Amino acid sequence: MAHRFKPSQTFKDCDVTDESVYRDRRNVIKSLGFAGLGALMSQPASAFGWFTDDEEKKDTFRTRPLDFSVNENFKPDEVLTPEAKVTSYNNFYEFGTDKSDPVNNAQQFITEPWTLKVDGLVEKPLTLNYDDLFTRLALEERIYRLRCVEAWSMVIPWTGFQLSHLLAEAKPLSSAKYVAFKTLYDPEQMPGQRSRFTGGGVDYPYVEGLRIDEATHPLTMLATGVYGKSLPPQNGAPVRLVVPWKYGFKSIKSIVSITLTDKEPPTTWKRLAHREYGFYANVNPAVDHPRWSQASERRITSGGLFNQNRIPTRPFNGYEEVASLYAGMDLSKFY
Ligand SMILES: Nc1nc2c(c(=O)[nH]1)N[C@H]1C(S)=C(S)[C@@H](COP(=O)(O)O)O[C@H]1N2
Ligand SMILES: [Mo]
Repeated sequence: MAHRFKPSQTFKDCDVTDESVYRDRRNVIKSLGFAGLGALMSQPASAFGWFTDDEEKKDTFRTRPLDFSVNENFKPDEVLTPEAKVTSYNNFYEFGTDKSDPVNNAQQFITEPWTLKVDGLVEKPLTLNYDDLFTRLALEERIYRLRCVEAWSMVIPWTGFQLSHLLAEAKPLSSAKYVAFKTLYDPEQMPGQRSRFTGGGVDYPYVEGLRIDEATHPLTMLATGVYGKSLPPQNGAPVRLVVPWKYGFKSIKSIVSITLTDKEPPTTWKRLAHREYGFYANVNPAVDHPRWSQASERRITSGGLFNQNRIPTRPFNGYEEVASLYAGMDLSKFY
């Protein structure tokens, strides 16, 4: 099986295997058709377990295979983060503040039915139901790097559509300057929303925002799937934002509303600690977090927690085509 790699880095055999497994599996999926999918998808991913090879994955949520095309423009020459890690090492404070909490606590999360509203300063407000999320716009797969503010990163195959395509349907008014996003508020289902102690001090619902030119940039996606299947709850089912040049916390999960506004919307992490987290949150190795350096990152591939590659962080997470959005802005001030 051919594999791609970055000449400046060396990878263990198992890294190559992870990617090959995904690519192989996609071919198998194609040849098996729908009937064989259930069996294939329910295979425990524990072969790539996070800490040990035999750890049982508590991932019982039923995802569904998606129909999509692969966007060849977003296939970086980098090793994919194994699916088991993408779906078991998460930040989703609504389900707890430990990285392992979301996979453990979110498996009963109800995503169907779902309602996503697009409203505010638009000509045509929209209401999408669960099926609309998968059928209204053609789905494509893009492999994006995700760089968490905590200085770890992953390389993830997302399935979804460009946010700009959805916004175009709603016809934003010229007065719309920002886009505000909101996660579901449902303390019955989300234990983190029940108290300040369980939810990391966040004032729920989790909210995020982008400037409209960021929101309509072709890189900005709404993802409904990962690794070729609908999202599991821990990754933000049924629909989450992916903004690859910004720190991971901008990629808000389980979105129920997208509202066009004329004012900079509040964002969860800025509200919690404005000296540490700004509205822009562009990945920037030159601007340290007050408590740690952002110059490098731990790339999560195969192997145990202490066996990961430390690599330099790139401006805008390597998506330098967005630099023109910030021309003339002091990015140490607008962090
Ligand atoms: N609603 C909500 N969205 C969220 C978060 C959260 O706690 N709640 N965490 C963010 C953070 S800090 C990161 S790094 C990414 C992680 O996405 P992943 O678990 O799919 O890798 O989700 C982001 N979206
Ligand atoms: Mo994060």
